[in-house]
Amino acid sequence: MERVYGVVDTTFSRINMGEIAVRTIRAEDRDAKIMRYTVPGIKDLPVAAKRLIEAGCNGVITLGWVGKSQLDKYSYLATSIGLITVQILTSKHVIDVTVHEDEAEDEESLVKIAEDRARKHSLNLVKLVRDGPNSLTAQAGKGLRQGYENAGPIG
Ligand code: RDL
Ligand code: RDL
Ligand code: RDL
Repeated sequence: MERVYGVVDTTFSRINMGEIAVRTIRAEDRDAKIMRYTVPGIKDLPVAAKRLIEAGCNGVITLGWVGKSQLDKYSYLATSIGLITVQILTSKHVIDVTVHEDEAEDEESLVKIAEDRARKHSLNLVKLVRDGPNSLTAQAGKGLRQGYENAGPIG
């Protein structure tokens, strides 16, 4: 089966995470097709993801940047509900990569978080799309994190 991945990003983001996702998916699944869609901001992500699925994508990764204000956080909550709704309506994975601008004090740390999160979730998307529901089971309960060092298992 030919695999088609969708990458949706925003012009609002201060880091080109879509580029990181495309590069990572391309390296991991060389035969796959990748469709990219760039929108102004996070609230535009859900419909773009749905349109890519309707255009033939087997799974989508969205990459969003949330500003520091309360208003931005409400925008993210709405976005998140929208992205989950798209997944339920289409029965396809929409992997949500979000970087919150207040996650770090300095720009260098934000870049590191964004790169790590975009890369690791791109690999998660490839696994789920290409290898199916058991593809992450070997890592179950391992306290994996994206954007940070893994928390690790307890107990
Ligand atoms: O549909 C046009 C805009 O409304 C849409 O692009 C919004 O997502 C833009 N936007 C906000 O209006 C806002 O208050 C964004 C944020 N905050 C934000 O934190 N991050 C965004 N967009 O990507
Ligand atoms: O689609 C990829 C991720 O967005 C998704 O797996 C999220 O559920 C990951 N996640 C968060 O982004 C977050 O801010 C999780 C938590 N918090 C959390 O507390 N527990 C999780 N995931 O299992
Ligand atoms: O405990 C520190 C972090 O794990 C916690 O703040 C998470 O909520 C950070 N986080 C996000 O804010 C987010 O939007 C994470 C993700 N997405 C994610 O996809 N994976 C994470 N953390 O591990």
